[in-house]
Amino acid sequence: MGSALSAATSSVNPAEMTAASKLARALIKDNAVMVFSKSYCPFCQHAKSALKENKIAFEAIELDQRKDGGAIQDALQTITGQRTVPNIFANGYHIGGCDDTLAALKSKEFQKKLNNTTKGPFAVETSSDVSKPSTSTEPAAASTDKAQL
Ligand SMILES: N[C@@H](CCC(=O)N[C@@H](CS)C(=O)NCC(=O)O)C(=O)O
Repeated sequence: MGSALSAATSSVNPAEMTAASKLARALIKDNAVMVFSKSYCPFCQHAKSALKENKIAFEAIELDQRKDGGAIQDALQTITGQRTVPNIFANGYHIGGCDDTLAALKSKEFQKKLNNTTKGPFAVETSSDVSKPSTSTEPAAASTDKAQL
């Protein structure tokens, strides 16, 4: 009993997963600082405030406010091994969550990575980016937040 119900739990279909993975990679690559966030998450608020205090502009998307948010979170876990939010990248380098970001800002490692002329591994074009169909899902521009510095 209940097989129909259990079959319906948290299954992201492969096409949605691929699109989410491409979108996550594109956002990381195209934004100097990218914050994957959830609107209600205090750690996300804290990390974003710290970036603003350090006058570091960033792009953020709120995964809880998007239909593909769960798929993006799954993709980030595959890409980085980190499932929690915030999940923060600078110049193609994976910084980590809130604690990691605060520590990296304090030690200036964040700023060092951000200003590094060599981009991090997540800013490197992959074959899956190249093969991205031109009709792919529109990047999340409409739902991204530009940091107000
Ligand atoms: N120590 C982590 C804590 C992050 C955390 O616990 N985030 C919560 C949201 S407030 C989370 O991602 N929970 C799992 C989920 O939302 O799927 C950090 O510094 O970022």
